[in-house]
Amino acid sequence: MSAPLIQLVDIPRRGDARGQLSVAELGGALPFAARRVYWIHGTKPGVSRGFHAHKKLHQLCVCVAGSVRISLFDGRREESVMLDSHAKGLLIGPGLWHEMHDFSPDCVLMVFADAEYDEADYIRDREHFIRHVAG
Ligand code: T46
Repeated sequence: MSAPLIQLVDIPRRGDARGQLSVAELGGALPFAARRVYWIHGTKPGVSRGFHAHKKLHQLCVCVAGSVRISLFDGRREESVMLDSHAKGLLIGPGLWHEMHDFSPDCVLMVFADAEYDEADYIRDREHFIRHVAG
């Protein structure tokens, strides 16, 4: 039986009378040491992003405001999930073609990555990706 494509982790929230504080730390919600954090915001209406896979990179995506739909494709199966909560993170490991659609105007998607930016780690052509995962 294959592992589920959509792997969500719970992000613990430490609330008190002042409001909320959420935390992703190594050994907790973060299954890897983050070497880079970036966030996607101000996405224009109707725009989709992604359309690539990574060869080695592991990432945790947390929609800290608004919502976005992320689809994952492993070369055979395709599944999508709506991220609309700062309390859930989506893990995207290597070898998963991913696309981001339906950004709400207020969406802020924060992404923790286990390596620095490296364009050589990207596969940006879908046919190339399908050949890559087929081995
Ligand atoms: C991913 C999804 C979820 C950098 O210079 N440094 C960085 O750390 C990143 C992430 C991007 N860039 C540059 C590369 C491009 O010139 O920023 C520009 C936009 O990147 P890209 O078109 O790859 O953006 P998305 O939204 O399609 O993909 C991003 C990440 O790049 C990618 O790793 O998994 O978000």
